[in-house]
Amino acid sequence: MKIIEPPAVEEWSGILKGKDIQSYRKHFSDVSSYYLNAEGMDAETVMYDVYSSSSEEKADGSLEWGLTVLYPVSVNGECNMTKGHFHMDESCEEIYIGKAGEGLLMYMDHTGNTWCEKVFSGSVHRISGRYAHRLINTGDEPLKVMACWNSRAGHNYEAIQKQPFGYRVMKKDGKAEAVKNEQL
Ligand code: PAN
Ligand code: ZN
Repeated sequence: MKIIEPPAVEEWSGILKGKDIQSYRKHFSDVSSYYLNAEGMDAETVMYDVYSSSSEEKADGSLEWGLTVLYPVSVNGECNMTKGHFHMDESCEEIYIGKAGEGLLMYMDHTGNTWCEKVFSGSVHRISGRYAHRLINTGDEPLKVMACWNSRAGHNYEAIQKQPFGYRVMKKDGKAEAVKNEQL
């Protein structure tokens, strides 16, 4: 029997290294429209990195997994967040596992009903394919979350643009608080 290295290893720096790992970076200019007040922000600010690995097979049961690193950036008091999305195929669930930092996993159903689960190192989340999901960094360190989803899931960002999440998370005096999204 041979024992070999695992296909990927997470390093303390927050970087995932291994064979066939893809990654992309979101700067503020990519996500500015999601925030209440984008004034004065540097377009080049690094907001989040996503590392992922997809199955070579792409069969119905194939899985993909990834690591999101969401930096502790304040956008005029609003906490840094991922764009958020529904899945294209709403029968596809997803698992998130908190690895480091502190934050919230915001959910929204198709009627606009919005709620959150706390995210921290060791927290485990089962996301229904019917719910939009977004990560929000409420802490002072990078929020790191591992994810695993079906290759068929896809990302539906358009639906979020038509029906944004019902709440925003702002930080006041060092404390995160949810405020109703008045632009709806
Ligand atoms: C995650 C997300 C990742 C980035 O891998 O794609 O956290 O968030 P956005 O895609 O909303 O910008 C996932 O939920 N995949 O399905
Ligand atoms: Zn997803």
